[in-house]
Amino acid sequence: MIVDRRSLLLRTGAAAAALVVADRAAGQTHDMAGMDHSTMDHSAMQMPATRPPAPTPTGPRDPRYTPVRTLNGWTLPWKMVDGAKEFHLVAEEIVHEFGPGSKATCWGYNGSTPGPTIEAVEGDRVRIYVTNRLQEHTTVHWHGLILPSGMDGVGGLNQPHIKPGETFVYEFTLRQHGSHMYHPHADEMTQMAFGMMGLFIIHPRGGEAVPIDRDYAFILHNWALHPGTWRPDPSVMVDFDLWTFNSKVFPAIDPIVARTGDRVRIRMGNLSMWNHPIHLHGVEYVVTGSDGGRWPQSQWRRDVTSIVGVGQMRDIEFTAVPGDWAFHCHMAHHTMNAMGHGVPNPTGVDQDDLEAKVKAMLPGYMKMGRNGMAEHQEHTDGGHPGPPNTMAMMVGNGQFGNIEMGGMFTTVKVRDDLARGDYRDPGFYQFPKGTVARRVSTDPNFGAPVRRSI
Ligand SMILES: [Cu+2]
Repeated sequence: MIVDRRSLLLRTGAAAAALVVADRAAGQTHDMAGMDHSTMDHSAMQMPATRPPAPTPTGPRDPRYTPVRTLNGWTLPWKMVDGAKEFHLVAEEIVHEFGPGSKATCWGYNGSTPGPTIEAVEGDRVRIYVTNRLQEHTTVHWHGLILPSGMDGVGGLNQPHIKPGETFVYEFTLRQHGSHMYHPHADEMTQMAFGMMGLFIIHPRGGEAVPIDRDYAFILHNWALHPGTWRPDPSVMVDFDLWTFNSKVFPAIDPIVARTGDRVRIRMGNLSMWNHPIHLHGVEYVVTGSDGGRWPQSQWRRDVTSIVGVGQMRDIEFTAVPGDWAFHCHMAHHTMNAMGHGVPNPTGVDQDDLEAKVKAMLPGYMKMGRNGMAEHQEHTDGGHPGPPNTMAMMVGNGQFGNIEMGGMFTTVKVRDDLARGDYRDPGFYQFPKGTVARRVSTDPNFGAPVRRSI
């Protein structure tokens, strides 16, 4: 019967919301299909337990650099042992919240996805213990680092796998600076799809010619968290429904906060399966570096949108200008949360008659999309239920109304009066009088605009 309802919706051109309702209904009937489920792993359908957030551990400071601010994340403390900075990563299963109403059982390091940022200085000797608390083997590859072949972390190629319960040690000297990452190179597709990744930032020895006031970093990723499930699906290749900065979606992504005139750097890595054109409003930024370190100044280039390719890092820098500025991937679907794809286009379709017919079979059905999709946020904010554990497609409220975004979107908030080191969200920007676009008419025939004949 569910199949019949779903095919009816598809045939009749119902909107995305209707398909989600149908998906939900289908999900609820899986266990009624007469199959023998006694040997099936139901973990994908079980709500993970909530743990209170733990305080972020801190460690000693190295005075030679301004620490990186990992969006929604943290930096791994180290200790000095026998001339090396010693770190300890733990690969483990975690419960992660992508945003309000959407959490999943993921894999990460030291209790988080992404794992904590490793931060050090060019020339440092680092010793990194990796303990495997997963139920399958793993390794860690230090993405972009110049190191001895046996430390490169490709399971089978460079080292034996780290089996469940084992601890391996990596040790090498940092021979470069720049923005880098770490991730598994064992069952890589699955382990990365579950959230195993982290940043590895190496500051230049001797400081930087152009100093940075605020240094942000995040990793771009994609997830297939099907409506009504609680584990990401690693087999999905293109049709993802969560697009994240540091495993968070808008509006749960921290704002990038700066004081007017600050020199801000944002380091962006990409461990997703798409390229992301990252766009910043309000300034022309300068692309200044990559996995290859901070480029010579002659190679810096001005841009407002820059593609961060899969497996790449890109550093951008700019001088902060007061305001609230959007900062996002420019792939329009990457600034949305979960949605039904492949739905017949409802734009311009009179669904009044259809709604009553579908409601007879699906009481929760709501027609949508005749005049565009903006009403989606009004419906979801108004309490219209979606599938369990699923972010609404578009969310967020600004001081002037709905922001209608999701996924890879956050704001750069620049204020004149922020103290150095203050990263708290300063709230909405107070626009100087007369500087906001305003209504001058409610008449569609206002004025005499030049138009081509329609
Ligand atoms: Cu994108």
